[in-house]
Amino acid sequence: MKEYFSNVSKINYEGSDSKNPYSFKYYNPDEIVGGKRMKDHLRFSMSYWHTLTANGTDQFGVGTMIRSWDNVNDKMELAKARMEAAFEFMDKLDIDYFCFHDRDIAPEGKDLVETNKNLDEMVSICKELMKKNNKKLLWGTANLFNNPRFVHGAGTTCNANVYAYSAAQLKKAIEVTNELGGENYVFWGGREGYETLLNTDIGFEMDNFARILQMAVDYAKKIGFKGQFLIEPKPKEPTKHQYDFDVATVLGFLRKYKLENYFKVNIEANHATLAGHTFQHEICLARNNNVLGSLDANQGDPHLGWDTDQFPTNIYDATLAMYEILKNGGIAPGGLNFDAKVRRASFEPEDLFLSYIAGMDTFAKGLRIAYKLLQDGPIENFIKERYSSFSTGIGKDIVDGKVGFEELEKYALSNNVMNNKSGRQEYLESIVNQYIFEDK
Ligand code: XUL
Ligand code: CO
Repeated sequence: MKEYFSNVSKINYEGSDSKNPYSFKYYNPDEIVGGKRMKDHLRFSMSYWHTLTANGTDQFGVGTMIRSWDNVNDKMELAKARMEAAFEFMDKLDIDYFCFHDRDIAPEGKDLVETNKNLDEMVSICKELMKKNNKKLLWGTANLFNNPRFVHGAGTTCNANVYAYSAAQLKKAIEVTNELGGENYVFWGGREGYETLLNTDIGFEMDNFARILQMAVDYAKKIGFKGQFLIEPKPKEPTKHQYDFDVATVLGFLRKYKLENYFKVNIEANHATLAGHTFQHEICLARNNNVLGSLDANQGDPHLGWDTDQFPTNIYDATLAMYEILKNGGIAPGGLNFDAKVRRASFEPEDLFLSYIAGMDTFAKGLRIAYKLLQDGPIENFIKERYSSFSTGIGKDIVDGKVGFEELEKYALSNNVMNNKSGRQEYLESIVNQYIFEDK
């Protein structure tokens, strides 16, 4: 088989003293952390779209990426070249999982019949390569946002014909994900949102959205798809207001439409920050509501207000994300999908490897630090102590449901001492720093 990244050979772990850019400094796949291999904690995944199909286009200029499959003109031949390159890439980086949209792996044809035929052909090639290279599908999804037909949305469109088309495309994408043994299926609401309320019936659109999700649940049952359904929140972009704004909004939606038993969330760092939250906040909220499904690992730029999808290199955020994952008992059957793209100026094929290495090393290091933090327990102990007034006396009575307003009023009238203690935020932040700085 042709080699697509001939300038880069297999990336190995060389440790933090290595100066070789094409080596892992912290990601040591078989290293045991808390009884589990690093690779099983992290379950890294390659995003097909950013890695194989993105070409660096932005609003002001055409693509810049140099890729060895650039000269392939026939659409299906190009799709095959990219597919082979994808498996070479995963193999060289020792990444076990990947994620794709239906339209990433196969081109659209003149109609849905031809489009599905193209997809089937690529899926059978993909299946072979997965078997040969021992790679797994973390999740599949449908691209219901790129084609102009989705101008008003897909599951929330005002056009019933487009709604029907979207359902057909979703059905096929779930079948294909099932065929490839996908462990999850993601619904990111591409254009499910609105630009202006002057032309939008929010209530009707959300009812319709729930209807299409219910159809997906019913169909998955029918074909025996065992993967986890995930909704990926995002507050804005492409629409001004996306319906799946953040984890809290998605939770409210799922509960309203009685879908909460079938969906969890796929949380993306850059979407969290666009919603005015931290990545940790979103993961923590999902964990506390038993809906933490999977993560799209990336980061935004604090100086830009859009979804920059940068590779995650911020050790502080990665540590706190891993802290939440460890507290969750792991992320499986989800994983850490690098929904991240190289900058437009990082156009050489080598940059793809250097970016994944940076992201993987950051999360590996974050895992190690988070594990030690949890083991030693300075944060956990502090939090436990902070709420200790609820372990005895009146606090315990409150938690046990033994008291109501009258009893609490009686207690408050005779106990005027509040005894508040410092929250010690700066001290706690310095502890996190200490663990980050000292981890060897
Ligand atoms: C878009 C985004 C998507 C989803 C999958 O912001 O994150 O790539 O992850 O559709
Ligand atoms: Co994403």
